Amino acid sequence: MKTKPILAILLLLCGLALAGCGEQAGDEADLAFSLRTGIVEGRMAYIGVGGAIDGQINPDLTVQTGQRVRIAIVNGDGASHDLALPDLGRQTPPVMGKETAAALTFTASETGVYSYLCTVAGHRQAGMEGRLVVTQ
Ligand SMILES: [Cu+2]
Repeated sequence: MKTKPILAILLLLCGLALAGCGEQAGDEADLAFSLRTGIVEGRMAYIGVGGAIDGQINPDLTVQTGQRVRIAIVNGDGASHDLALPDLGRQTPPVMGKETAAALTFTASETGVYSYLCTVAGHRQAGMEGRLVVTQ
């Protein structure tokens, strides 16, 4: 049977893909946010997905000190994007191509208001910026 090696390779690839997902799921967080990139009224934006931020443009992400926080982005428009928290030294890998996802995690320590933004040249200015609010 000529198809057997192909099946074996497919099974192997599926296994690797599942292992990759497992790694992400093991990155436990107290609070998780999901944002989808998109164009709204001619401006680039992060659009909240699910929970209290669902449908909001560049939503305030409110967390409490001590919480382990996960922020995931999904590419909704096909351009290259990422999400960075420059004040906290965190940045997702770039998401290139529609439906590609990436995430970052951090533990909120200091109260304050921090920017999250896209580091691709021009995107912050085009609208891809919001606020992370860390409360007591
Ligand atoms: Cu961007």
